Amino acid sequence: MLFSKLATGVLFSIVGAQKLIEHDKLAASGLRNLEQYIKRNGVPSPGTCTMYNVAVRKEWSMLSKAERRNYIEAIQCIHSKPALTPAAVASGAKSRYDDFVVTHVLQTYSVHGTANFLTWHRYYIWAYEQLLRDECGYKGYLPYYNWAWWYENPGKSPLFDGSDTSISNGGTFVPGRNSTCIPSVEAGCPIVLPPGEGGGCVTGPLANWTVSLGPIQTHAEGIKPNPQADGLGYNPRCLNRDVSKEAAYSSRDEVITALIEDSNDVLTFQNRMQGDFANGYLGVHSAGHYTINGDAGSDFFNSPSDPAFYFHHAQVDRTFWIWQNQDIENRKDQVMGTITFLDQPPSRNGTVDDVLTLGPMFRDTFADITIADALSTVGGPFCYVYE
Ligand SMILES: *[C@@H]1O[C@H](CO)[C@@H](O)[C@H](O)[C@H]1NC(C)=O
Ligand SMILES: *[C@@H]1O[C@H](CO)[C@@H](O)[C@H](O)[C@H]1NC(C)=O
Ligand SMILES: *[C@@H]1O[C@H](CO)[C@@H](O)[C@H](O)[C@H]1NC(C)=O
Ligand SMILES: [Cu+2]
Repeated sequence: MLFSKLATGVLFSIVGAQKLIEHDKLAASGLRNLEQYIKRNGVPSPGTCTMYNVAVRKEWSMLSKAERRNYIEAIQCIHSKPALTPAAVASGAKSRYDDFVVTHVLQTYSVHGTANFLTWHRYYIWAYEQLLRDECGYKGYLPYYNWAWWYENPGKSPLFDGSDTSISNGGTFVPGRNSTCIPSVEAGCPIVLPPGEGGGCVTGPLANWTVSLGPIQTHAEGIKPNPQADGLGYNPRCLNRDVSKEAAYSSRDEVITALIEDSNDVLTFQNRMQGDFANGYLGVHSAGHYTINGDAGSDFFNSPSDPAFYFHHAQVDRTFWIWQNQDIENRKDQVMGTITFLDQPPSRNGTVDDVLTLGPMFRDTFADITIADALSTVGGPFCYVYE
């Protein structure tokens, strides 16, 4: 009913704005599968999520200009509210926005290259969406950035075009910069990215945005170091980007579609998504980060300091959702991988009972949940689908 209406809407709107591309067709057929699954089995969270109140997350370009301005105001609001992080944990955290960054930094090695990578980030960006709505008057849902729609020229996308309905541009161009090495454990520099189109501070609505934390493991050169060794001291500076077409090329439609269609289990899916650098394969997750690039965007720990993070990770979550919806019966409970980054040091396998936490700064607002709670976007605390 509502769900299939949504699916049809997706097809029409994509045909209207863009050419119909393959992974979006998989999104639409996956949504129909989800509807059928719910018809047979009910919604996993019947008390809180129904077909009538389900949120629909949309591509940024599909929001009206008023909706985009409402979102930009909400992120500026969350960025102007005082932090709850105690100074003893991160003296550089100045805003409620920074609370999120600290949460990511402190858990970096336990939520990447691990069994909980997809579900932890699902919970993390959902919590951000809730705070924008609950504390900052945002009326919509978390928008995503569809890598494939804009890969030919991400700097001209409605998200990064620098207009008053964008989240600023891809950085002011700085000439004469070096290429970036994407290292792998085995070989030196299997992937080398040439400098992108920016390299300096952004212009547009976030021109005055202050990044407080990091850098910790940035690929950008010339960023002033953090006063603390852990990167959690106060280091106010502009939002810097270096939007990269070369990185974006690794997240075009055929790459996403192959990832979804050729991954028969979640281990294959999550590993491929996070890249196989030694073999020159960036993976759509890394490609999206290096498309944004720059100081925060390329920083493994500090990447959420750039609000573009949440658009990228919503598309990561959408890709996971599309993959799950291709075969819900077999994929709805799949958790694979271990609990340490790339299994170093070797550790046990993750399970559906493992806890996902947003840390002490959010414990009052968002209770710890388990991976089982986060395996469905219409189960646990969640109630959303993607267009
Ligand atoms: C480029 O790399 C070289 C060698 O690592 C370094 O000496 C130089 O400062 C870099 N150039 C810029 C613009 O950062
Ligand atoms: C940034 O701050 C300057 C100085 O206060 C102000 O003139 C300008 O309008 C601000 N720009 C934005 C995009 O907020
Ligand atoms: C962990 O899971 C893998 C499959 O993903 C399996 O082959 C392996 O035996 C498991 N390890 C342990 C210690 O259970
Ligand atoms: Cu992350």
